[in-house]
Amino acid sequence: GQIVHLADYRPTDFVLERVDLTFELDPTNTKVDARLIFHRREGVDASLPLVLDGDELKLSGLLFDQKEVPASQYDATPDSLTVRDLPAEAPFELTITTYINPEANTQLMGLYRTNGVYCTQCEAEGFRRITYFPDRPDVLAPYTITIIGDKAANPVMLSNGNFLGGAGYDEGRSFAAWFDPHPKPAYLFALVAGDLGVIEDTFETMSGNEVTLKIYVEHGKEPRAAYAMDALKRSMKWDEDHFGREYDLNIFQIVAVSDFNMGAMENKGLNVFNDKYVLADPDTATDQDYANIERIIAHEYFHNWTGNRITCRDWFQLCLKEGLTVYRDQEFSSDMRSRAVKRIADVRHLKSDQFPEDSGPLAHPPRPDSYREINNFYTMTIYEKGAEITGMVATLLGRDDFRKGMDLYFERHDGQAVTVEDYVKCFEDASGRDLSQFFRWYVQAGTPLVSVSGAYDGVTGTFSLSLEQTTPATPGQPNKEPLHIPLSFALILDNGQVAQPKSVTGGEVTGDVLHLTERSQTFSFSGISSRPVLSLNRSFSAPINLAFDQSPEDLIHIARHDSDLFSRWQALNDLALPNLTQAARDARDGKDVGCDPAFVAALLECAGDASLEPAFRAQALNLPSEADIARALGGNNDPDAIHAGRKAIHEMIAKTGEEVFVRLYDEMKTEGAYSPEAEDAGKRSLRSAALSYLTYAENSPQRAAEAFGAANNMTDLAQSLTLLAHRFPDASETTAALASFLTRFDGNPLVIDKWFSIQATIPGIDALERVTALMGNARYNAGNPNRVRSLVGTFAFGNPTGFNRADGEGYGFLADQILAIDPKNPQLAVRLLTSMRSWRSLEPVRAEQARLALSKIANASGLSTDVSDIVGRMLK
Ligand code: HT7
Ligand code: ZN
Repeated sequence: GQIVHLADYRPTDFVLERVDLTFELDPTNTKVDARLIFHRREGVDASLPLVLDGDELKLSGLLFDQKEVPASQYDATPDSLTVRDLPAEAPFELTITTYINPEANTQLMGLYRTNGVYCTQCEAEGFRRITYFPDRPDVLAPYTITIIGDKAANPVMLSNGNFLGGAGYDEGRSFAAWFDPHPKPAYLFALVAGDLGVIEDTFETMSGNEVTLKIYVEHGKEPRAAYAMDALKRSMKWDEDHFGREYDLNIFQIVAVSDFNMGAMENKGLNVFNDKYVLADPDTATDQDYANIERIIAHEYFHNWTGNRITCRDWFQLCLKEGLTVYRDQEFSSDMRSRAVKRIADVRHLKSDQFPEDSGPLAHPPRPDSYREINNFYTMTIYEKGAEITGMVATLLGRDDFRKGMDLYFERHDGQAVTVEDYVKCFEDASGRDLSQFFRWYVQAGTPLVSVSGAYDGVTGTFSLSLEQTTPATPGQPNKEPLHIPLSFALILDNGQVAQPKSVTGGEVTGDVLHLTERSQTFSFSGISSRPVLSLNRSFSAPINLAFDQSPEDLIHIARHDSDLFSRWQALNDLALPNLTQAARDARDGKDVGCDPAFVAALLECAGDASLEPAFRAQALNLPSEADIARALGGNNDPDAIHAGRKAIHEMIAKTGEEVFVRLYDEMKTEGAYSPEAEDAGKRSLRSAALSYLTYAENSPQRAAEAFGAANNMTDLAQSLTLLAHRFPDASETTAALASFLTRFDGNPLVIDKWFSIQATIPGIDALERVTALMGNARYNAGNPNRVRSLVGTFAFGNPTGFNRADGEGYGFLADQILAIDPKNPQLAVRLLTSMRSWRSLEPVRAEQARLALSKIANASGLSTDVSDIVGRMLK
């Protein structure tokens, strides 16, 4: 893999006008005829050849305007096809024939087979594994697709666009033809064929077009697709109402497959999903599963406009479609559920997964300027930080100008492949605001740190606020420029009211947003009658770290009074963190662990506050994770001490709050039939938080075992099983519950994945042995990404004490897994590898063990570009 640079971008020499593909399906020898019509781009030297991309291909036929091309006129290798002596101006037709083996495709890129179903994944560069092609996102064309296949084995044959027709083809075979009129890049191509069940519905668009909606699943699983269908219809309506975006074909189809490297794929009119994000019913899916399905169905649907109608000029612009589409799915979920609770969950996710990426060896800007392997750039930074940047644009511009900018983007760039600059220009033009400094967010890596100090002068009634921003160095970027940081703020008075300053000096303030643009800046607010408490970065208006030494009293004031619920949660979290870090230090030093009673009281006050929604209270009770504590400690981390300290804090809160928790456990029982809606889900989450604390207070598996026995939905069942397994791994109740869960759900791999994950995350030194044993279980399948992620992935990502055992055995195990998986599925191998990205912040003994394991991977022969790129950067 060579390094690709953004600066080297130039358009193709040839323009692709039309694509006409014919597939003759065969499990091991599928014939692909690609008829491509090109013309030379105006001004391009007539002597230049046409060079097409390939990946592990073998050419078996090449026609120019239906006549065989002499061997002297072309060169074909597995990864390219070069054709010379092509017309200077006139359009011409090339017909390329290749044979491919879907059955042997374990990478799950290109055309592959999963459970007897033919399926494609072409993003980012999978199409070149099907035929030779200008496989880049700025090459757009309409596609006609003909699929010919065994009739009995493939009653369903799907591709992008509208259905043209289908019938018998020859003996035993039938054909289906599809036409997608919307020009698209090859990464959005899809083909699915096989024997699948389907559920069907319709949607009437805002201008009255009726769209057929179909979701295909394995036979027998149709009822479990109903929630996904409902989420799809709500997504379609929401995009009309909130962004004025209407669907543009007469059919929209989703297919659920059981082997998939990511969550789902937004192929035009034919989304392909990991079945985990389609299938749900109360017996087998948790509230979190339902929320994920809703979000991912929406995400892929929203790509129809942000990604498909307007796509990326090149892969450096990936966050243009991904960041924006994540922003849109977050807004959708906020409207469907509780906005504050959704924001808390999103920020937790950002801080636990994107912040470490941005402060470690894999840090990169949301718009990188070079890459070795594009598959390695489907990162938290591209997706989640990308979404935060669009969120900041909305904060800076305000709702109306943000919408105007989006409208302009859709109008100006429909049908184009564009850049992040094009996108930001639309907001500048719509609002009249200069976003040139703001643009640095896209090109500068690292999480900014804003240091804050506030002072109140009672004599003049002035509150002054000094802010200083720095961004730590990241690989390849030693020096950072100051960013334009929008900080939502409130000055909260004693009575909980927000002070309305008479005037502000020192910088721009619009509404409740303060614009930090200099390295250091002091804002003065006059006309403040008494000392206010500053609440800063409300709703997490900017993805930054704050260094702000706020007293527990001030944090408690915010936790009680801020009208921004997110900030109330943040304040409780900020109160918790120093207690947890100190507990980790004390545990490491063998000292008794203590906890500030004022923090415990504030937390319990919130937990018992019936005016707050249950889901919010559950979020508050869910203390910073062991990874959060490790991050706060900043380095030299001992996962065992962090775990022990956090456990001790839980016990103290549980003892003090036992009465509150008993009451909540009782009160939060949901009535009637299970509903995945936010209200009931919120009650279940608060009830399970209470149950969790009660297992600490009572130090007995009894209550969790009873909850397990009484559960009538998967949320309660999985939660009680988790508590039993994690808190009382050796209890007979736990053994019985694990066995009964297995018997009950045997034959449902997605539920057995939960059984794997729960056991893979049991803390302590025995975890590795448990995981190794589970890999020998007949239900485990090392070739299926969902199985691997739920057992090996969850162990590496979600079991800090078990994985980071001091003898390094966890790392050695992971290295062996990565080396075994890499030859078959490099993307899956990389996913496991990134669990070690923060290895340098471990204490020295573990860090050295981690380094040895990483070096073992790095020194192995025949590594994929994917793994070699990541391990190389991790060791640099
Ligand atoms: N745009 C999709 C990305 C994706 C993908 C990328 C690389 C390899 C496999 C993949 N499957 C899906 C998913 C999305 O962001 O919506
Ligand atoms: Zn996406």
